[in-house]
Amino acid sequence: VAAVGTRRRTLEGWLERHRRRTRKLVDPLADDDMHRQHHAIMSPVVWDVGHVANFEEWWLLRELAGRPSTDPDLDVLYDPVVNPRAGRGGLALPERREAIAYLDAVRAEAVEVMRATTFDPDEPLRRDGYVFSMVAQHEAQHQETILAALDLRADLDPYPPAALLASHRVLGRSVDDEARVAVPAGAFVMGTDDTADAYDNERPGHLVDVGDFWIDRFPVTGRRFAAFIADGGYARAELWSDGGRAWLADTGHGAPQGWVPDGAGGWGIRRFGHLVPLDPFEPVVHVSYWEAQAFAHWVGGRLPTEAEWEKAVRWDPVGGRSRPYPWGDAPPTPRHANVDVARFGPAPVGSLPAGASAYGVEHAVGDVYEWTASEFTAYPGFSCFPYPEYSEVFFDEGYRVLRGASWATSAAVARASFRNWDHPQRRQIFSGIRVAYGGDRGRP
Ligand code: AVJ
Ligand code: FE
Repeated sequence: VAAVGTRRRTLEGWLERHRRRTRKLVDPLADDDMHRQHHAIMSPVVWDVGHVANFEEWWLLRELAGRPSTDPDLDVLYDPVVNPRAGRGGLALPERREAIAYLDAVRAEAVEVMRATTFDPDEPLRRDGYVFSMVAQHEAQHQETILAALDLRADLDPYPPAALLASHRVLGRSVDDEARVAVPAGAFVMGTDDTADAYDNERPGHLVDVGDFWIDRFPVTGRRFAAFIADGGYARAELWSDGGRAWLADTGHGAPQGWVPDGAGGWGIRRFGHLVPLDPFEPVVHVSYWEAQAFAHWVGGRLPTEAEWEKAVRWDPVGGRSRPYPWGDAPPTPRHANVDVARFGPAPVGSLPAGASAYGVEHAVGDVYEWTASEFTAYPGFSCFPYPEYSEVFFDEGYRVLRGASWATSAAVARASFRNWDHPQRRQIFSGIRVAYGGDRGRP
């Protein structure tokens, strides 16, 4: 880990940049759109904003600096366990002006606390500034949640259409979007012992034996997914598991979230209220675990286990170590990964060759999260830190793990060891697919 001064500047930069991004995402919303609960599975945006402030207050002002609570009522209002998502639309939420003022007030004090805190190596919250990293990552994750909530709406277009395509460098590299890479059998180090940035659920690093398998070089593209639909994929019961068939019967879905027939046999995509033509080489996004699994069966494969995914993406067989990022040790640049809301959607496959892993897997971090076959469980030797409500309460509850990161993920979160999770029926997050083949697991 970097020298204390450098690390402090890095963390200050994250806090500042993340706050700027929060404002960039919420400022264009009308007051009513800040308060309305757009969907039962998502929070009113103003709740996310206030909760971000309250989380920062709790960890930086109270835990670290021992200051009293600003307002005990806010501690209750913004407690995600006391007030689960479905009921947040009925809460007495503050005006957006008050929520933003709360953010600003907490941050002003947090900056002082940051300057006065020593990164004491004997105190796990302070060591390497862990708690500041955690607070910055928390805000970043809620930005993704806000974006997912807004992307569910057809009637709201808060961001200009140019933002959907802007700024991310896209190379015109033509590639085979069905290419696969081989990963030979052998043990690798899953997870990490990092205590500066990683969440408790990513630790400890531990050896896992993995048999040989093949995996897609790229996330599944819109072109491939459209071919699945055209082949009757949603109607072919044999491609779907029991859970998948129940989900189909329950929802009646016949295409990914946001896909709209274009009237000429093709598809358009509704993205943040704008209708855009389907880019055939963009990774498909907004699919459930069940759709990912059925697609994998359609191409004669299966979803990778979490261990297979991680080995293909992080293991460096020459160096004999797992890397922080697919390409090595350096954090993402726009040449490596489509993260940080550089554009409001995934980038076409083949546009990021510098981001390849040792085995040749591309677009693994950024663009879309990728469903794995694995349930969210603790690694052997797991130890809860610093609070059970981040990871521990979600273990063994039927959540499936998604790996990688999306276009909306902050570079501060987009480690290759990062684990995301959601219910298998959900597709509001920026979820996509990467298929595995062969190996000793066969088709589940
Ligand atoms: C890791 C994305 C599943 O949003 O439920 C935010 C992140 N945890 N605040 C979630 C999180 C606490 C978490 N996910
Ligand atoms: Fe949270």
